[in-house]
Amino acid sequence: MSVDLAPSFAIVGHPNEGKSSVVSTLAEDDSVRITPYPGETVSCQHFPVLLDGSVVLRFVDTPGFQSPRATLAWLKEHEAPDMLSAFVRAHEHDSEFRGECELFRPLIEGSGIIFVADASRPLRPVDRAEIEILRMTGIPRMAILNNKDETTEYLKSWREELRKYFNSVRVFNAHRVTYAQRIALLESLKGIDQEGEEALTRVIEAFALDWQRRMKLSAEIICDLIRQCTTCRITKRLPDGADTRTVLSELEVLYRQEISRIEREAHQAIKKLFKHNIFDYRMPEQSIAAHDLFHRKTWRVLGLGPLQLAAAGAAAGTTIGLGIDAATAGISFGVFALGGSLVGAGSALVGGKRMARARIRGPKIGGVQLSGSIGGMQVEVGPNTALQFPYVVLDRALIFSAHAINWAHGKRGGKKGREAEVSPKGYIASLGKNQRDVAGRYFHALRQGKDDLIQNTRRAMADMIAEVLSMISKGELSQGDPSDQQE
Ligand SMILES: Nc1nc2c(ncn2[C@@H]2O[C@H](COP(=O)(O)OP(=O)(O)O)[C@@H](O)[C@H]2O)c(=O)[nH]1
Ligand SMILES: [Mg+2]
Repeated sequence: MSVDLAPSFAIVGHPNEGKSSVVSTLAEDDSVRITPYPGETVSCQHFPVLLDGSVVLRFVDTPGFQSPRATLAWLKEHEAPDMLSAFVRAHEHDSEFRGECELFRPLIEGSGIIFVADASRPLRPVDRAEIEILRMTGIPRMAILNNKDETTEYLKSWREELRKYFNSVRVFNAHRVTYAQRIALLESLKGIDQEGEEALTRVIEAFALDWQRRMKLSAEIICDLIRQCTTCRITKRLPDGADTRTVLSELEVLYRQEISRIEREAHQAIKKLFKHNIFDYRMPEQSIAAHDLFHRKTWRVLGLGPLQLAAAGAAAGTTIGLGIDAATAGISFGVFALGGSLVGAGSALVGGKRMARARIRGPKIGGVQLSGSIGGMQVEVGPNTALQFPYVVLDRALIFSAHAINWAHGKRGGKKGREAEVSPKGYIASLGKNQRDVAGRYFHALRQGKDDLIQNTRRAMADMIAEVLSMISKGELSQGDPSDQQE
């Protein structure tokens, strides 16, 4: 173990098998250099894992073996307790053994061994040489089979062979691994090394607490996001002689931008909590379910223009009288657009009071009365009072969070700005009735705008979201499979 008593593990193996990807994922550090070209890493890189500012665990990424067979031959001739140091002294300036010299340094300093091999190809003689070297060191060691292309054909023979030489063998896909699998891997690291067991137990406990903390903070962020979205409004004084229609459509654009900004900021905050820097994932702006109740296209099909849309939209929340059940039943919230359609749904033009009342009474009035230019009038877009709106915001936040939670840090090369792949049903469809009721009460409180009611319902809402995120992180909840266990 290293000086500060934090357990340390060196990640060794053949170049290009996924060592750096494993380190990146285990350390939740997406700054680890990962390249498709073997042999680019020439020196060790240290990746401390910090919790509350102190190092609790260290991973050392190594360049990998370079000349394993020659190295093995040398070690066999010089077998002794300090053979690794002797090897480094003898080969320090020999470029043929640069990889081995680098790789042995952390082992000499007390790191445990994590051997990474790509099990999607058969075991070769060169692998056997590497395995034999590691066995000879006598250092506690675990083998990770990183199935790069997910072929399982060779997995069994790899496993059987490695079992003979390693204290523990685990399959771990650096690109797909979840939080639960990461913890399981740490658990088995505990088993390979009695000395580090206690420290690792503390690390795992601290990780579990930290993970819960992230779920809770994400839940708070999502509660705030929904509050901000459902109360967002953009107001502008209508200048003399201005065309209301033009001003309104400008405001609609601003409103939509504002909602997007609020959403983006919340999602970024969640992304940061899960330590993602290069992860770039965007929710689709537009709905693919073109016939959702408030979708702009639907309105267009009905022959309604933006003004009628605003007026009807403002009325919709109150007069159409969708119940919570109707709002949640089978509607594809996850793919609901946050933009256009829903803006329309909640837009309200508030003029002089007389105007506002007159307009809101019936959709017909919209186009007619507001077409003239009226001095001193206020134009306002929002808040969006559609019952579905907060569900949409919640669902999009859950879909985004699920990706931030389950995206392995070692995974690279995704296209920039990937759009979310969302199932037609988001997570809302998978929630139980109790969970939906909790959400419904919070949303109702937000609509009422009463602070005490909001306070009273928010706690349960945040707890519910944290629980849902936790289920997502354990793979117990996925998009669109109704669980309804709580009913
Ligand atoms: N598809 C897939 N590719 C992987 C996986 N692990 C590593 N790779 C890719 O394999 C290449 C080498 O990975 P890297 O971690 O740099 O290997 P290293 O040389 O052993 O450190 C990179 O292009 C990785 O993106 C995996 O689990 N799945
Ligand atoms: Mg590497």
